[in-house]
Amino acid sequence: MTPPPDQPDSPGAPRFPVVVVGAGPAGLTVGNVLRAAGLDCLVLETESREFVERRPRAGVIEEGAVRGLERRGLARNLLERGQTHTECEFRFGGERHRFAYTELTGRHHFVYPQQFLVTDLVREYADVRGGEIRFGVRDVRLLGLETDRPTVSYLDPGSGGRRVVEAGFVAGCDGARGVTRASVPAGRARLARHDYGVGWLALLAEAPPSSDCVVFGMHPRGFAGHMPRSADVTRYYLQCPPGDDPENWPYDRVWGELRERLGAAGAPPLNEGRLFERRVLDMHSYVVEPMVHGRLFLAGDAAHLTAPIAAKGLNLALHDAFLLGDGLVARCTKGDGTGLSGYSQACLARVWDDQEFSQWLAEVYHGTASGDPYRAGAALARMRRLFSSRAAAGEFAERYLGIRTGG
Ligand code: RFL
Repeated sequence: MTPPPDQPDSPGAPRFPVVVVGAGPAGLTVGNVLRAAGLDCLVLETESREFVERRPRAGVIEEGAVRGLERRGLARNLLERGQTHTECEFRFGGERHRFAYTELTGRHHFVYPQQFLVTDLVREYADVRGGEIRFGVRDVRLLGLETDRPTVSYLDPGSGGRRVVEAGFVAGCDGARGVTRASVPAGRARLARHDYGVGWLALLAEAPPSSDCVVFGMHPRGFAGHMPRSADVTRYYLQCPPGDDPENWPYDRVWGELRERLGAAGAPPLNEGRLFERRVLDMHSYVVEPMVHGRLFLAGDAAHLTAPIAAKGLNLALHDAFLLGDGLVARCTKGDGTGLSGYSQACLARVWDDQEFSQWLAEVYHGTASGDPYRAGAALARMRRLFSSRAAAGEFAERYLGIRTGG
């Protein structure tokens, strides 16, 4: 009897030391690290190359993540074209409060749109390092993860037929809505989830930034954020009810709310422009523990989501990818499994640190508009402390910039 095509013992299935599911920042970084060590790997991605190279998301990247990319030969364009930021600004009670984090730590943030980074990583992986990648695949399935010969199968976009590949290891880098996390059987991993109970209307405006830095507005009408992305694109956020319809936010309402919530004495007027992204994010976070099941290693948003409150998701994804890439190289080239066996624990320490920081910051952002005078008072106390205690400021700066001992 012929085995069905996605069975592990499909004869003649091509074999790769590593199959990476997902061509986001995590998957492409893993792929690049493997290719730099001369290892073959296959990256599978549901979207087209054009789509992933244009999908706007993050922009704020920690210096530690940039140095990690640089050490792996992946930061040339970022270092050439990215902006460096040394301060952010909090606006509350009608006043502006500048927070000079570089003065406190000597470290800064980089601003480089995620789609530019993905473009750089795809080019380096596929065009320079000769890595194999299939875009537009459908219905990816993982089998035999607890064996030493797992298989990954997918529908080929050209023929529509099912292709099967054998993998030494599978890197699950397919983001929050992927399939790899769901391949871990119930009871083999714990999912911890937190809902913030608010929505953020995420906006991209065809308009130059209205300030030279990131601005956070804590206002009784709700949080508002201003994030420069490039000379002529700015990301804005407006707190809204979870599940709100973006259609409830026409142009005039958006700019009116932004002006109100970001308004402060002496603040420059906002530069208005066409809104080319308007989507509501229900603010929630989750963490999967452990991030490993058999030969499947989850990385980035596939393993943990941090609502974009503290701009941590991309940074965590890159950190996971460095550890996973290095661990896979050590295991596949020298038989040294130490990196892989410590992978989940090493990632999760940082993940939980950032989850806790995001929770702390969320209360600062949303407490003022909670309608609960107790939460509003406590949020204000956090802000006052930030601007009156050097120790509190130093601690905040370290967490905001993702500075760890030794990193
Ligand atoms: P990604 O980027 O989601 O990539 C996953 C890839 O997998 C593909 N895929 C599949 N491929 C094959 N088979 C399947 N079944 C698949 N299902 C999905 C997807 O098409 C995609 O190409 O995950 P990754 O690599 O883990 O990277 C995570 C980051 O993208 C994410 O954490 C950040 O964007 C979060 N984030 C921010 N992080 C920061 O560090 N700094 C920021 O300033 C920041 N701003 C943001 C953000 C996220 C945002 N949104 C949209 C939630 C701003 C926003 C608005």
